[in-house]
Amino acid sequence: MKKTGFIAIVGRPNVGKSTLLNSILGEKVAIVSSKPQTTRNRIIGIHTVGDDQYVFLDTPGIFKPRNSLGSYMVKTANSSMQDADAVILVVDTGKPISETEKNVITYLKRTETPGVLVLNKIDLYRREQIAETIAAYSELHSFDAVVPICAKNGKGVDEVLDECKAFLGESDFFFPEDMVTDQSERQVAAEVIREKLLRTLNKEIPHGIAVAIEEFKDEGSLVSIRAEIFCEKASHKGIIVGKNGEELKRVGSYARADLEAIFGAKVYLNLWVKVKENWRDSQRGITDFGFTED
Ligand SMILES: Nc1nc2c(ncn2[C@@H]2O[C@H](COP(=O)(O)OP(=O)(O)OP(=O)(O)O)[C@@H](O)[C@H]2O)c(=O)[nH]1
Ligand SMILES: [Mg+2]
Repeated sequence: MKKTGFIAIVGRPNVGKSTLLNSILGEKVAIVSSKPQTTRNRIIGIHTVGDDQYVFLDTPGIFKPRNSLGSYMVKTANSSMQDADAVILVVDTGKPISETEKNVITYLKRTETPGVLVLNKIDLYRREQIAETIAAYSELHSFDAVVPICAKNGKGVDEVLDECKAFLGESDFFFPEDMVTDQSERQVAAEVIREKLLRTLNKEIPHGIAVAIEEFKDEGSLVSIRAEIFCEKASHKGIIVGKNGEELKRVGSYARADLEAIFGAKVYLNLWVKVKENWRDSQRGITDFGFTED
């Protein structure tokens, strides 16, 4: 008898939602960085074992939006939660409970949606801190399970999956058994390039970056990709390119290494940097980069 279920992974930015998804799947489908607001879209990660298919929805962190892109991201997270049969609320074990967690809990109560509370980053905190956080949350809601984990090294991740088993219902699979994500190769390429930029750039620059794949040619043993990197200010462009183009070269070689491993082929990357002022502030600007509701 086949079983399946949609499980949304939600929480504040930077708590480790994408790290958890990658850890469950045993491969990297969602980019990860130490900067908040890394994930901008819903990403599907599919885990099929025997007759069970878990469909995880990784979502952008929920925060107070300050521009059109932010509003889109928060809307995406909330609608993913509404599409799901169950919710994993990921929190940073050492951070106080915020509006985001309270709002998710309100949603779970109102809709009687099952929920697992995942306390992440336990490698950074003492045992007493973990106990205090569990106590604080238990006053607000009775979760179906509470699991302390370290998504980064995989500790506790199997337990999260075990708890999710209860949320699967009898149904045919929605996705082929060998499918792991819904992202196209073009999307994967754009995201990997953006990840390297997030990791190498500082301050507000990485948040204003969008990557568009202009050309993607798969010639078997060689994949040629031409990508345009958009930033919000001319001064940012100079920083991204660097002296004699060295910064951009560095980003390109990190991205190429990852993409060669993912695609199992040699990758030729051609990167261009362009300026599109304040694109995140307008509906038009974000639509141009594919951030639209359907
Ligand atoms: N110490 C520690 N760091 C972790 C752990 N899990 C994730 N991180 C780090 O936390 C940062 C954020 O991780 P992400 O997985 O990108 O977080 P996210 O919740 O998806 O963030 P957004 O996409 O911005 O909402 C990265 O630097 C991760 O390496 C953990 O268990 N321990
Ligand atoms: Mg993420």
